[in-house]
Amino acid sequence: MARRKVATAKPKKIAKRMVKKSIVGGVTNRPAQMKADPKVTAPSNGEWRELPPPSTKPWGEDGKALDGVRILDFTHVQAGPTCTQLLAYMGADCIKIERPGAGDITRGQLRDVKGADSLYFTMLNGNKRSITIDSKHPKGKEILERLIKHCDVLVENFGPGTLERMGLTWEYIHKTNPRMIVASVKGFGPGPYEDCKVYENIAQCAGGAASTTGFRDGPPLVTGAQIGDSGTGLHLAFGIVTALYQRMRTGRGQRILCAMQDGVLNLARVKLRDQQRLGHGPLTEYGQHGEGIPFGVAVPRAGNDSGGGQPGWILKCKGWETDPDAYTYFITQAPIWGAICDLIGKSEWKTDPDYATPPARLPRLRHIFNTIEEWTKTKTKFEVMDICNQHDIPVGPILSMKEIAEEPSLRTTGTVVEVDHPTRGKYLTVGNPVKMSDSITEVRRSPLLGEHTEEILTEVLGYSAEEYAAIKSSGAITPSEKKETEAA
Ligand code: CAO
Repeated sequence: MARRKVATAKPKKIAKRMVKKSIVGGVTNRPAQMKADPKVTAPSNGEWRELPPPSTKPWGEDGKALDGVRILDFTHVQAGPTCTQLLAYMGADCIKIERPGAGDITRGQLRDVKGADSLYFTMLNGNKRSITIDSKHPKGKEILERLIKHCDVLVENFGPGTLERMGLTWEYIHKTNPRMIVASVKGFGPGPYEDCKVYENIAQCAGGAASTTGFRDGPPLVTGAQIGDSGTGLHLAFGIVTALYQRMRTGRGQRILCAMQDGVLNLARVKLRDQQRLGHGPLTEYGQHGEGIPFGVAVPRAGNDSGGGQPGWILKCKGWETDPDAYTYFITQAPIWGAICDLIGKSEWKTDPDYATPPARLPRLRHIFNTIEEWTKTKTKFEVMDICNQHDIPVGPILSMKEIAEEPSLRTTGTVVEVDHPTRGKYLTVGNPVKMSDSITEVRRSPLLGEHTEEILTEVLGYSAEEYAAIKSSGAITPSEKKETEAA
C-alpha cells in the first residue's frame, strides 16, 4: 500500500502548545519546586500534589503507564475482557477469576484446535493471570475478600444481580476496601430494561446502530465491528483510568457503570445529530435526497454514504467479478474535485455549473459515482490507492481479513501480533491499538485455566504453603467432584 502523506507540525510549535496546555490544566511543572521523592501518594488534604521530576530513563524504559495497578478481573465473554486486556496491555496486573474446571465460557466456544483454548478466548485475555476460585464456596469467598483488599479495581460484566448474589455488593466491597473502584458492564442502564441480559447484536439494535446501518430498501443490519462488546469495554477502560486519576485526589474508589446501549449510542451519535437535523429539512448529503426519495420520521439507513459533508461511496475495482473485496471507498472531497475530474477524464465537470460546486453535485451523486466507477474498474484497489493519494484524493481499499492478517506494516507497528501458546501453538492477536512513546506494550499469550492460582494465592495474597494446601483440599479452587461426575 502507498504511504499517505502525514501532516507534521514544527517541533517548536508543538512545544509551545504543550506548555500552554499544562498551564490551562493547572498542572504545576516548575523544576525548582519538584520533590526529590517521586513516589505517588494520594494527597491527604485534598489539594493536588506536585509531579515528580521528569524521568531521565530512556523512553519506554521507565515501566508502563499502569504499573502498580492491580485488577480483580471478574469478566467473561467479550465486553469485560476487552476492557481488562487493554488495561493489562498498559501494564496493569490483571488477575482473572475463573470458575474451577470451567473458566470463561469462551475458552471452549468456537474451538478450532481440539483441546486448546479457543481464539475467542486467547485474543481477549492476553497479558493476564488466571486463578480459579469457586465464588460460592466459603473458602472461595474468603479468598475473594483478600483479593478485594489487595486490588485497586474490580471489573465485571455478569448478568444483572449476579455479583450481588455472590455477596459482592458495592456496600460490602467499599467497606472492605474503600479505595476499590468497581467497574461494570451491563446491557442497559437503570430503567425498564435494566434486568435484561444483553449480547453484542442486541446492543447494536438498542443503541441505534442497526436501524441506521444497511440499505434503505433492506432490513436493519448489524456491523462486523463489535461496537457493543469491545466498544463498551473501551468506554469502561476509559472510566477506570479516570477513576484511578480521581482517586489520587480523593483517596476513595467509586462505581462505574457502562451500559452497552449507551456505548453504542455514543458511537452512533452522528445519527442522533441527523435525527435532529431532520426536523429542519431533508438530509441533503444522503444519497436518497439526490434520488428524490422523501425522508420519513426517523434517520434512514444510508447504505455506503459517507457520514459528513464529503460525499463518498464504495466503488468496484478491477477483479470485482470474482473477488468479493475488490472495491474501494472513494470520497469526493470538495478541495480536490478538480483533481478527480482530471483523473477520470471529465475535466469539463470542473466548470460545468451542474458539477462545479458541492451543492450542484448533491442531486447527481449517483451519476457521479457511477462515472468514477468506470475509472476505478480499470484499476486494482491498490492502484486506485496509489494513484489517488498522489493527488491527495481520500480513498480506501476494502481490505479483507486475510489481507489485514498478512499486512507487513501492521506487524511492524504491533497492531497485529503473533504469539505462541503451549497448547494451541502460534496465533495472531490484535495488539494495543493505542501507541504510547513511554509505555511500550509487549503482548503476552493468554493464561491457561488456573495457571497462576498458586502464585497469586502465595505471592500476592500471602497464604503460606500449608494454607495453600488446605485451600486446595477444601474444593474452593478445584472443580467439585459432583461437577466432574456430571461432565463425565
Ligand atoms: N464461581 C462460581 N460461580 C461463578 C463464578 C465462579 N468463579 N463465575 C461466575 N459464576 C456464576 C455466577 O454466580 C452466575 O450464577 P448465578 O446465575 O447462579 O448467580 C453465573 O455463573 C454467570 O451468570 P451470568 O448471568 O453472568 O452469565 P450468563 O451466561 O447467564 O449470561 C451474559 C451471560 C453475557 C448475557 C450476562 O453475563 C450479561 O448480560 N452480562 C452483562 C452484559 C454483557 O457484558 N454482555 C456482553 C456479553 S458478550 O461480551
